[in-house]
Amino acid sequence: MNDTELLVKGVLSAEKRMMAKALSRVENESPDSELILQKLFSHTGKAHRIGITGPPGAGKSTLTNNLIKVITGKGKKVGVIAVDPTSPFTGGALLGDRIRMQESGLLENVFIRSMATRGSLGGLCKNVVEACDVLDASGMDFVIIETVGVGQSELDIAQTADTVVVVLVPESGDAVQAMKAGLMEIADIFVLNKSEREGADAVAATIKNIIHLKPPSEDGWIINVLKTVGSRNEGSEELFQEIVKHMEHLEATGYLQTRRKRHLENKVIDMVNYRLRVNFWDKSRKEMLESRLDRMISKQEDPYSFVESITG
Ligand SMILES: Nc1nc2c(ncn2[C@@H]2O[C@H](COP(=O)(O)OP(=O)(O)O)[C@@H](O)[C@H]2O)c(=O)[nH]1
Ligand SMILES: [Mg+2]
Repeated sequence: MNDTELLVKGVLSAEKRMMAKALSRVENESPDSELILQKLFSHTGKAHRIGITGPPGAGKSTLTNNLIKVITGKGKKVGVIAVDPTSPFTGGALLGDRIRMQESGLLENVFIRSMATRGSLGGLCKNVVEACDVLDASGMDFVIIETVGVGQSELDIAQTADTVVVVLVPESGDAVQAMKAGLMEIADIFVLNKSEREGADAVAATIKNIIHLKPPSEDGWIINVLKTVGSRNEGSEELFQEIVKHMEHLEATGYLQTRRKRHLENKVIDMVNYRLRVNFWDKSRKEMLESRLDRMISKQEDPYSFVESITG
């Protein structure tokens, strides 16, 4: 058995060391990563993928930890991909999450992995989705993906999650911000965390009002607003039950298939875009572009003719 086959076998039998290795290959876009994913593909689709997103500090990691406890308490296996934002100042991933998550990482039926968003070609989405595929293939019952809801990443999460949980806090303007950031569009469940704080009921009511203004979702799911106090582990079981209820709804209505088909479509398009970009912008083409920019700036040449000549 060669190295790749051993890795695949290791992942399929849920050997944590092998899973970690496979995830590194995927994250680093190693030469054999596509072959690994190709061999794992037929084993994916069994895990319930839960996306958890929301503003920084809302309590996503805390709730993730709580969910891990609930899930493992039921004897089920859970994998977590925590996508840390890369600090623009240090380029390093935030450490807090890793440390807190490691506490749970010691648990038997849990596998936790932090990934940095590095904004490589193909973006965050491709690697994160692939990482979920690895955990899924390893036989996890649930895969939780935690992303920070700023910028584009929270929308990417909707490209692989079966259930998207949007976490907000009672701070003023949070619900409005969420609406602006497009979180309203992707939420299947809203969580108002830190709901021990003043004004929680009013914010929950605001979110409910906003939900009512939306056209009803085509699959007939009613979006709920749950109140939690993550730091006291309150509302975690209810959140888990709501997540399960959403999955059962998707299954019963046939929309799970619809959703996953759309995810697959996006994934294939991403893969093609990625390949085209990586293969297209090789050194010589980059140099060619660079060498022509001055001519374009001075209007001796137009970009349209250049694009035509380079792609035609
Ligand atoms: N007061 C209060 N603090 C909380 C609650 N849930 C989490 N926290 C705290 O909020 C901070 C940010 O939580 P974290 O889970 O790291 O947020 P994330 O950035 O969304 O992952 C931590 O100090 C938590 O202990 C809560 O329900 N109430
Ligand atoms: Mg976090």
